[in-house]
Amino acid sequence: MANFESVAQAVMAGKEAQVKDEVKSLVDSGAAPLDIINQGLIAGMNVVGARFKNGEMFVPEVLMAARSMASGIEIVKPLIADKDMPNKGTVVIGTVKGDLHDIGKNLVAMMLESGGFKVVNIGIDIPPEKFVDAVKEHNPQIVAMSALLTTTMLHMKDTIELFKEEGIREKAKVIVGGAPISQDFSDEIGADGFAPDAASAVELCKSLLGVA
Ligand code: B1M
Repeated sequence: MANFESVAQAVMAGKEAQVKDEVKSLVDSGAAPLDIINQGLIAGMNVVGARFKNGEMFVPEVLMAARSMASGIEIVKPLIADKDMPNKGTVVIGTVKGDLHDIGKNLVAMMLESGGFKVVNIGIDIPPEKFVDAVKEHNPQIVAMSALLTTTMLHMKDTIELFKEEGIREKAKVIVGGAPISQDFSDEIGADGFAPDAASAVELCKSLLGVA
């Protein structure tokens, strides 16, 4: 018999087919769509985030859990008015110019979505001008930049400088992350925050926006 706890467990185990079946059966039994999301899908993903941070779960398992959660959300989403979907804020995320690494960035994107943020993932090899366009188009509260190469991390600074030139630096908080990035580097380029991993990125976004 499906219940919120069994949905959460299936998400944690990354069992996509089971998540779908259980969510469908909860919907059929009349459970509230938002409760399925908050008490089942997101609850499970929150545990995954904590375990990943503690080194108890690894990237492939987290990706499977995130995919399972996303499949569950797809089933209940049509039943919820857009305004009722959990949205703690909008985050535009991309990997900077010249950099094709996206596994970590996508993980951050999925964890943010699981944490209740609306995420606009603009991809890889994103030049400063495209980040500017995305800010103008999507009005995010947060811009998240990822870089995995010591040669490309410098484009984070270029992007922040272009935000200043375009007069949009104050429109959104800027956070940075990726293997070569540090808090010192983040301070040096004038970003608003640095997160060493995906779970910390969710906490950082929440604290920058003052949401629980
Ligand atoms: Co590349 N690569 N790679 N690579 N690659 C590294 C990064 C490297 C460290 C390997 C090495 O030499 N030891 C090295 C960089 C050296 C340096 O600059 N100091 C390197 C190199 C040199 C290169 C090429 C130049 C190789 C070549 O062609 N000669 C080339 C560059 C291509 C380019 O980008 N222009 C290249 C190419 C590739 C592949 C395409 C083959 C592939 C990428 C596939 C893909 O992403 N779709 C690849 C891979 C897979 C790696 C390694 C092996 C793994 C990266 C990864 O996905 N890790 C990597 C070595 C390593 O890290 N062990 C390496 C798992 C992922 C979950 O972790 O991305 O760190 P990570 O993300 C973490 C955190 O960093 C953080 O959260 C994530 C989850 O906790 N995080 C954020 C990331 N973004 C964040 C944003 C945030 C907050 C947190 O907020 C904004």
